[in-house]
Amino acid sequence: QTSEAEVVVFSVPSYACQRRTTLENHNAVLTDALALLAENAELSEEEGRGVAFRRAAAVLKALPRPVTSMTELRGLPCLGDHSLRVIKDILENGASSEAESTKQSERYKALKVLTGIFGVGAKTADRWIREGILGLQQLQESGQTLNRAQQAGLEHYDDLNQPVTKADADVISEIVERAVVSVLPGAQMTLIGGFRRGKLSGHDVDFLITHPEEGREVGLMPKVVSWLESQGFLLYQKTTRNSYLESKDGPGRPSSNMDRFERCFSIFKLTEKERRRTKHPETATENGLRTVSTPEPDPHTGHKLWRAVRVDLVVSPISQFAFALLGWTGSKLFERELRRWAGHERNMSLSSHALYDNKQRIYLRATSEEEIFAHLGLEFIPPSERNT
Ligand code: DGT
Ligand code: MG
Repeated sequence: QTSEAEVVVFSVPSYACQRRTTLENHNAVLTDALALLAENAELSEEEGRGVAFRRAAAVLKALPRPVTSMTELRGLPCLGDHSLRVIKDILENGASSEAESTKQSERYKALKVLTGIFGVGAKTADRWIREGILGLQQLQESGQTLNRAQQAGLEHYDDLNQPVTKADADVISEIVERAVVSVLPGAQMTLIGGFRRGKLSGHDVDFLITHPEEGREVGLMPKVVSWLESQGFLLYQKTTRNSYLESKDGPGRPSSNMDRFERCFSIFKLTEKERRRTKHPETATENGLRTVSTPEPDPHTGHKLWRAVRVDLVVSPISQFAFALLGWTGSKLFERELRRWAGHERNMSLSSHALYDNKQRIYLRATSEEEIFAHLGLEFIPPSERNT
């Protein structure tokens, strides 16, 4: 029992982009509950509440050891009344009654199942729930018109709701690399998203593609997609065109956070054959052969020798590469906090394309992430420490 005066208070800066957050989390019980409430808020289109829970969880993730009493939280930023109530409940009772009842609620369960379909967002799921559709079977029987993405999402539902492993991400990296160098020698590809932050699993695999000579990347995406298609790697793809230069939003002020690179949302077909041909040092056995896990048996065909994986491709001109790399490495909260820091603390506008100084009225150039952090007056945080 420590007396009040002896309680060591943690010191945590208020923006997540000022902190080093590794994958090691000493407060997972607390942050899991807050993440669930954040997710529920986001699925209910209460973005503000969602962000508040995410920020609170991020502060707890940055602590060097488990929280054991409420007094230790004094002086910490981003912990609102609601989050504090949730934390108190867990510290006193071992679980958050609000998180538990949310998890059990029919609405949350239905939102999870329906938004688990690729191509279905919170709005669509909410509409379906109001029409009495709570699950996949009801959806299929309802005769709702599904777009192409949603049809593919439903078809590959189980695979796409299985986490993607780092080993599979590496196999896909090799395939995308082959595609990129085949259609444009000299083009470069970088793994981005959660896997660049060192995560061991993810919901998709994200890649950024560029060419060291400005302009050579134009027209690259359709060629990469055609190559992948011709080799039978794509179960689904939708490419959206770059509209950054044509946009009338003005400097550094895109109309939304959605960015304007040429982008391809796809579903890959990853076969056992591809998994075997790629050797991984970290999974190699003594005799040099890679151990391959037995594929999941398919209830219809007995054995399915492939799995579907969500893959996102982004093409950026080299002049914007550092901004794209920073903007697509995540985490989502880290990105949001970087933009908030830029705007509120530096009077600058940061996007995945550029950094604009609103006072000097100039774009600040950068060829590396380090330079962008320096422009923002922030200490450089490497990808593995952006796991907020
Ligand atoms: P996960 O769920 O394991 O795939 O986790 P992440 O961190 O890879 O998340 P993901 O794949 O949704 O997105 C990767 C990063 O890319 C994310 O941290 C923020 C960024 N991002 C995703 N979608 C967009 C977008 O439409 N525009 C911009 N600017 N950034 C995006
Ligand atoms: Mg990802």
